[in-house]
Amino acid sequence: MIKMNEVAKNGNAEAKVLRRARFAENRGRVQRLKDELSACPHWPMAKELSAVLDETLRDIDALEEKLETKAVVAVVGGSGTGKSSLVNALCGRRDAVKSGPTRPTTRKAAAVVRSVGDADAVMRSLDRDDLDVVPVPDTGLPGAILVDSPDTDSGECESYSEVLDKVLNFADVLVCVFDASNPKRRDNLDRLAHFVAKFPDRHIIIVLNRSDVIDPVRLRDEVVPDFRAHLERCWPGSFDRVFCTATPPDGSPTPQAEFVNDLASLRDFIESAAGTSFFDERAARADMLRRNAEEGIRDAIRRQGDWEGLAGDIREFDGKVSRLAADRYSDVELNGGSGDSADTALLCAVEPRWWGPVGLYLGLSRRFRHFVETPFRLSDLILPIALIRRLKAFFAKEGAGESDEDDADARQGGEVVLAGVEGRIIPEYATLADRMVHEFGMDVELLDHRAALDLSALSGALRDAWRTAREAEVKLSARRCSGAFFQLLLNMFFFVPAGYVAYIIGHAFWRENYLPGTFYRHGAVLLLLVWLLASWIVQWRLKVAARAIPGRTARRFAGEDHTAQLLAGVAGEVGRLARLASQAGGRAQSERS
Ligand SMILES: Nc1nc2c(ncn2[C@@H]2O[C@H](COP(=O)(O)OP(=O)(O)OP(=O)(O)O)[C@@H](O)[C@H]2O)c(=O)[nH]1
Ligand SMILES: [Mg+2]
Repeated sequence: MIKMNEVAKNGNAEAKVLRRARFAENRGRVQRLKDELSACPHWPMAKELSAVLDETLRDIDALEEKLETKAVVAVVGGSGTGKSSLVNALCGRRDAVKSGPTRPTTRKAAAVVRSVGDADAVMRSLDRDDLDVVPVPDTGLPGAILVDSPDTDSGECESYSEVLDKVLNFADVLVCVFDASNPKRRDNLDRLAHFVAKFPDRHIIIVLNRSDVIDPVRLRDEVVPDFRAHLERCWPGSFDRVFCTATPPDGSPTPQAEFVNDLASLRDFIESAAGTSFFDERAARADMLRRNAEEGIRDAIRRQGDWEGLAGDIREFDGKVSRLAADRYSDVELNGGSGDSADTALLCAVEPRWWGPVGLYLGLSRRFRHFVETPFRLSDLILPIALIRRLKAFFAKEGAGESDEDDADARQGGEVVLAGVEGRIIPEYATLADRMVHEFGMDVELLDHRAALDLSALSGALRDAWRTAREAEVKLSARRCSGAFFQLLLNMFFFVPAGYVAYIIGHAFWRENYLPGTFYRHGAVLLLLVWLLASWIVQWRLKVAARAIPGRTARRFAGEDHTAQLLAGVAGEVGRLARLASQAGGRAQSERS
């Protein structure tokens, strides 16, 4: 026996942990969805939907907080429908709660409980002033906390609306009471609709009270089917069963000779719905609330429009504008452009590839060019500083890097490019913005292209792409101008006469037949000339190659994709909403049962 108790205890503890984990999982998923929505600041509806998720989070928290208490069965409905009379009838007392002919009779909630301790959980959510606790030890519903509530639709209902909200939020089962002689009162149905959606169908119990004032045949054949159909139009869910009850006061003036009264079966139904423990029902309801919230958000996003289509349009806009800007950028670069000349860039790339006397010439030439081209600064008026700067440029290992001046030129180039295409971008954008704002309900700020379009990112991207394309072309030309055979040939142009001169000098020296000084001078001049001649041939080759570089760069640049995200933030949001709208999930309705 002791062992059996232990096993049951462990089982309970495990179930408890699993239930808590289920709550945490639901909360986490709702929170993640909320985070996704908060990353959509350009869609004002996201804020409203986020508030819905806050309510779901509060509902899930409230369910977990009262996880271990008895089921709370709230009797709700329109004014004078007999809610209090029904509560009395269900608990088996004439006057547990006050009922009467004056309207309204009930102005605060009343919890009928087996013992006062049962009401502790209800008291945590309602103030003492809003709630009467009525202990009825022999209540007809021992498994439930039965709550009588103020009406939904009398002239005074506004004054206790908050109390009613608390009862509806705290309830596990709703017994919705309607007057059988006039059950379709719109105010009542509208007031309850929002709350009914938060309960599974099995926890919404429909009662037509005062059935004693209606002919039983009419009630069964007309009133009940018609009301069920009406309810299904007004409320989410389906209501297969309608209880017809009668709780007339003693000596009621107009009861029918015979009337329907499902009071006993209603009591059994509530008792079985409330069950002995309501833990798993609450955990299941938390799942339902989370799924309904997810589906509700998805539906709201979908209802707004085809987000996937809008995301495609934004991509198309990005592509079109980027292509326009790229064409224009290429034109600007070809007609003067920005940055250092192709000549210098090619010389810098070629110089480290060459060897021999021609390589030496190219190295000196590159250094000399940097020495000369080092821009003048005011500080250069002090001679040593100017000299140091120029010598530094002369001995720099690499070619000139991207100087500040280059960047400034490039920026200016970017601005020229954008100024050139703005006239075509703005009308394109206006159409897109109009759709985003008027069709998809996005922020009106998007109508202002200056605030929405990130054109500087495009100009930066184009500048970088142009530089990369040019670097690639310079490298290619440098390789072509530095073929091994070409290098050998031109260096030999120097080495052959140099070898010959060296041979003559060596031979004369060996024979001790010393040569005159003029021979050395002439030899040196000859070698200088052949060295310069060979080097100039290379220079000429580099000039020809450098002239072709801008055209080649433009062709390479045109062949690449330069699509920049002009609406980077907005595109991200639209993509996110498209993803949320397309996520799979059953209809909210199917989750209610
Ligand atoms: N004929 C008849 N009268 C009923 C029935 N149920 C309640 N009554 C009477 O209808 C009047 C209103 O009943 P209550 O139980 O106070 O109704 P209520 O819905 O609690 O009313 P509020 O608290 O004011 O919203 C009382 O005079 C009851 O005696 C019924 O089934 N048949
Ligand atoms: Mg009442």
